[in-house]
Amino acid sequence: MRDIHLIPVSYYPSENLEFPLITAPQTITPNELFYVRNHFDYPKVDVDAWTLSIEGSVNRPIQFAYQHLKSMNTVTVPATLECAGNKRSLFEKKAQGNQFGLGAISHAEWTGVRLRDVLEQAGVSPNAKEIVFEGLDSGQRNDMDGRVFFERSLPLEKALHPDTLLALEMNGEPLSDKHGFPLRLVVPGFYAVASVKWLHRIRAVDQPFKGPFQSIDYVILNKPNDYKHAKPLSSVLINSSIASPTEEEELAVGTHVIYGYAWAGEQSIWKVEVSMDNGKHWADANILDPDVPYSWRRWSFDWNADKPGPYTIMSKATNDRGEAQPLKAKWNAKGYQNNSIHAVNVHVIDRKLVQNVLH
Ligand SMILES: Nc1nc2c(c(=O)[nH]1)N[C@H]1C(S)=C(S)[C@@H](COP(=O)(O)O)O[C@H]1N2
Ligand SMILES: [Mo]
Repeated sequence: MRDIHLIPVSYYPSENLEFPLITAPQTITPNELFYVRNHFDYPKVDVDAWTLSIEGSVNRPIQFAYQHLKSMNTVTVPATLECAGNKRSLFEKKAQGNQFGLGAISHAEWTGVRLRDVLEQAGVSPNAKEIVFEGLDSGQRNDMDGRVFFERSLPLEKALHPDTLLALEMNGEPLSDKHGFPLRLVVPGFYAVASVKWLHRIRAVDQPFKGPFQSIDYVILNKPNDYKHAKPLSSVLINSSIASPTEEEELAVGTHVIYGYAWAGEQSIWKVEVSMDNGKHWADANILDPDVPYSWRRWSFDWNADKPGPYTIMSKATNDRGEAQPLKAKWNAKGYQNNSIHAVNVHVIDRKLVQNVLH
């Protein structure tokens, strides 16, 4: 048996762990290999004292106990979660923040109550513009005084979408502490920052929410500190990654299976192409997984590497609107949504030739 573990990116106070993409175990990421992304230390949660409260611009503020939510109608939605900082380390010009490689992404089946059902019980007022979600985790930020909670907002339309869930379970098991027990929001198709963990308060607001994780972080800044022109992140961009081979790997002359993942946020994957010659020629990869909304798809390509030498292998996905990954994603100060065509440099070695020289 091989040993498979999460890959640490930062340790304290906030633990951040990547999914080992190279192991490509299956479409669904096993819970113990699902990437972990935190901004603060883990909160302490007492589920018996915990409630979910719905407040703000609503007609009937309400609180739900854990057992109450569990007794409501549930649905299961598969969704790939990708951190907006996934592949930050692949930008040529470096950007500040955790230097995530390929593994700030994973896929699970989420079971929970539709957010819409809970909001309907509270009766969102017609003036409400956004819904704000607060996690139980808090801590200090370098750019602010005092204690800050992890809070994010959603436009009303996405909040009321039938696939937006208050998730109680992940792959058929109650949420683990690291992934937000007892309750997390899951916003399929949006960058995973929207999917607030350890959720305990929801409030409807009449003005655009300006919390730091909404207006300082998780915005596209074309110039550092240009917050006037900041654009918030929403839907995940068309993207793909080569899980194997890896950068600077040596491969023997012969046939190799190139494999990886492609995903398209709220859209669907139309095709995945690969190139073995730095983008001069492209061929269709085989897509291994069916087309399921919000779900990544594994792909593979059998490469007959018959000539020794250096090669640049690339993968490029295109969505059902015809939008393809760009050769170079636009650099931005916070290093988000890197969806550049993935390029991996490898060396094909004639092992026989090497042995002939030696013996
Ligand atoms: N309460 C809370 N929710 C959170 C975060 C957090 O730090 N605190 N991080 C967000 C970010 S940036 C990501 S990418 C996902 C990661 O979810 P995971 O740890 O279950 O993979 O959770 C989101 N929800
Ligand atoms: Mo993230």
